[in-house]
Amino acid sequence: MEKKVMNDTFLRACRKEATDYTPVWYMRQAGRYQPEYRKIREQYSFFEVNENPEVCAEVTRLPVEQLGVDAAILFADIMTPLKPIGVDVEIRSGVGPVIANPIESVSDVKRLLDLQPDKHVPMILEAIKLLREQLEVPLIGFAGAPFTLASYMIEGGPSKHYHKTKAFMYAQPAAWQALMDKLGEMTITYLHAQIEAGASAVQVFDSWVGALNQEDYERHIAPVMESIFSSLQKTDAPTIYFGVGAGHLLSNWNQLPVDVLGLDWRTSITEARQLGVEKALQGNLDPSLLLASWDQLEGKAKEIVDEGRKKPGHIFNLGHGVFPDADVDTLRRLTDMVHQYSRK
Ligand code: 1CP
Repeated sequence: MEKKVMNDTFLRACRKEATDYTPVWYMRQAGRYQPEYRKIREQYSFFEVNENPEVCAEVTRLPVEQLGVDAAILFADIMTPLKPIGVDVEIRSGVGPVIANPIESVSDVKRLLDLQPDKHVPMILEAIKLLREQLEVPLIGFAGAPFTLASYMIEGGPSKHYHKTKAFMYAQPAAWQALMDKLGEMTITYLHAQIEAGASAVQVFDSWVGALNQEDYERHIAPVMESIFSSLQKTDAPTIYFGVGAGHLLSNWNQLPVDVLGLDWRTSITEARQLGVEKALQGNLDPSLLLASWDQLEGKAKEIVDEGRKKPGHIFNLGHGVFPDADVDTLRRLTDMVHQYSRK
C-alpha cells in the first residue's frame, strides 16, 4: 500500500510554527447536519456507533472527505468513558446526555470505578488505531473536563444555569474534591490511552466552566486542570482547552500548561492577544453565521483569518459546534475559502 502523506499543518499551528495556510477544522464536524450521519444513526444508537470501530472510523472520516478539513476529531462523546465507570447515561436525540443516577453525595462519587481503558473503552482505542492507518490528517482525541462532566453527572442532563452543580461545589466541598480528583484521574488515563493508540493531539472540552467566576475557577477547578495538562506535557501531542462564554477566565487559562486555547465568538483573537495570551489560539467564528448570507459569513471569516495570521499559531474553527441545520456545502465552501485566502 502506498504510504500516506500526513498533512501536518494543524499540528504545526498548535506548536506555533509557520504554516503555508491557516488550518481548519470544526467542532461537531461529524453530526446531525450530515445526511450520511443521520442515516447511520437510524441503524445504530449513539453508543453503538462508539462500540463499532469500523462505523466509528467511518463517521470520523466523513467530514474530512466532505469538507476538506485539516484534522479529524474522534467520533465519541464526552460521556463515552463515564458509562463504563458506572454512570447510567444515554444520548437522547435533540436533547443530549441524560443520566439516570445523578451524583448526590460522596458515596455516589466513591461508587465510580477507576477507568481501565483496555477493559472499559477497547473499541474506542481500536477505532483510533484504524483511523491512524486511514487518515491523511492528524486525529484529535478528546475528553470532557471535570467541571463540564460533573455538570451532567449532578444535574442529570443538560442545564442552563448549573445551580445544582454549583450548590454541590459550595455545600459539599469534600465530595466535590473527591469528584474532581476522580474525573481528573479518569481524564488523564483516557487521554494518555488515546495518544498511545494514535491520536496526534487532544482537546479538553470545558464547555460550561464559564458559569464560574474567576475566584471559584482558581479555587475549585484550576488545580485539577493543572494536573491534567501537566501530565499531558509528557507526551508529544499538543493540547487544546476550550470553553464557551469563558472569556473572563482567559488569564487563568493562560497560566495552565496547555498549548492551545479555544475561543468562542465573544472574545476576538486580537482581544485574547491583548490580554497577554501568547499560546496558540483556535476559533472563533460564530456558528450562527453558517445560517446567514455567504457575504456575511465570508466577511467575518476573513476578519478572523487576518487577525490570526498576525502571528504563527492560529487554527480556524467555529466558536462552538456546528448546528444540525447547517449545510454541508456552506462548510465546504468556507474551508476552501479560508485555505485560499490565508495563502496570500
Ligand atoms: O465531530 C465531532 O465533534 C463529533 C464528536 C463529538 C464531540 C467532540 C460529539 C458527538 N460530542 C462531542 C463533545 C461534547 N458532547 C461536548 C463538548 C463540545 C460542545 O460543547 O458541544 C458536550 C458538551 C457534549 C454533550 C452532548 N452530547 C450534547 C450537548 C448537550 C447540552 O448540554 O446542550 C449533545 C447534544 C450530545 C450528543 C451528541 N454528541 C455528539 C453528537 C453528534 C451528538 C448528537 C447525537 C445525535 O443525536 O445523533
